[in-house]
Amino acid sequence: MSVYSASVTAPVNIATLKYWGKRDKELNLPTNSSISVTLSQKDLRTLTTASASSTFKQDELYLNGKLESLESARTQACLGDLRKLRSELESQDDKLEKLSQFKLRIVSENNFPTAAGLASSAAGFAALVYAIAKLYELPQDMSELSKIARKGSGSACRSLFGGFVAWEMGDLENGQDSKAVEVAPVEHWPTLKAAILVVSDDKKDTPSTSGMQATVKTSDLFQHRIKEVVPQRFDEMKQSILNKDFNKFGELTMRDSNSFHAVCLDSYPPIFYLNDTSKKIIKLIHKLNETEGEIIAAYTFDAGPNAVIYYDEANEAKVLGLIHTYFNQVDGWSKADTSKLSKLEIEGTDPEIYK
Ligand code: 2P0
Repeated sequence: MSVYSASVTAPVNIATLKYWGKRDKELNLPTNSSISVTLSQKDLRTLTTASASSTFKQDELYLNGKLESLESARTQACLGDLRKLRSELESQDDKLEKLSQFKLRIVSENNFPTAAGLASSAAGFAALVYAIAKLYELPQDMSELSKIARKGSGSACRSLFGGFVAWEMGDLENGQDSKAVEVAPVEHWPTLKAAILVVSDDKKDTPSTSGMQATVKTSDLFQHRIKEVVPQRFDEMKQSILNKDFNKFGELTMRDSNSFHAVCLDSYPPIFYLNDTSKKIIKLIHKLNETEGEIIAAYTFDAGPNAVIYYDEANEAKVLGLIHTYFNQVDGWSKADTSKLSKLEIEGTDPEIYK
């Protein structure tokens, strides 16, 4: 009996304009649009193989060698959508194998620690959806597939593109058009670099999903963020990317990270993701930019204390040199493994390289 399979890789993305808040929990529709940068797959990626066979007894997922449940509503939503698209193809061409009726075996592996708080769910769901779409030979483009990946994990929809990516929140009425689109490919701004500073690899304090639900429900500041701040910032950030204007891009990135952590703090009870080392990184980057007289480095923090620093290649020695020197002398940092301080290129990624 034949086993059909397809393998893909998908990258990690780091938001520079943050997604925080759902207007529909089942469909994973966001309360605001967001923008991200896709990181190089040389450093961080998920490799996923999807197989189907009439001999498989049940759907199975192996994540980093461990059998995991496929029962979550989110995973089921993705599998259901993909099977439906495949069965539509099968009904148009009866020579096609009825893969939509076979059970699936999905084997997925990250080349980075899942616990490091580095958006593993984004790469994971993007790879899962794309691997099955390849296995099923679906004709849908990446934006269409991103609508399916979004149901797995919101930020996953942005990992289907390389370079600079926007997740459009979509129509407020039904949200069917909430999808990821490319803002610019990586070749547009090849000198932009990112470094990840792993402050702690502890599991995060408040999971993103429950954290954002709490913020939507309890924060007054959040209403201001989604109605006034983000819509304008979305256009400005896109423009700063298109203009390769680091000064503007860096300022907007830092302001949005701060705005996101402010609405976390304004939630009741408050949610804290930054720790003392994170705050020292923030101060250091502002001090550096002040000394330089312009913004040459920008930080951003997700739902955890780890920093991602953006900078232009021309300033690499200055930015990374300063961080190394300073943090070798700071309490708290010595506990962090400085060998994890990694320099990552931002690059466009073709998730099909393992095809
Ligand atoms: C982002 N984060 O835009 C924001 C910034 C964390 C802070 O997307 O519930 O794992 O699966 O849709 O995508 C993390 O949330 O949440 C996230 P779900 P997700 O990257």
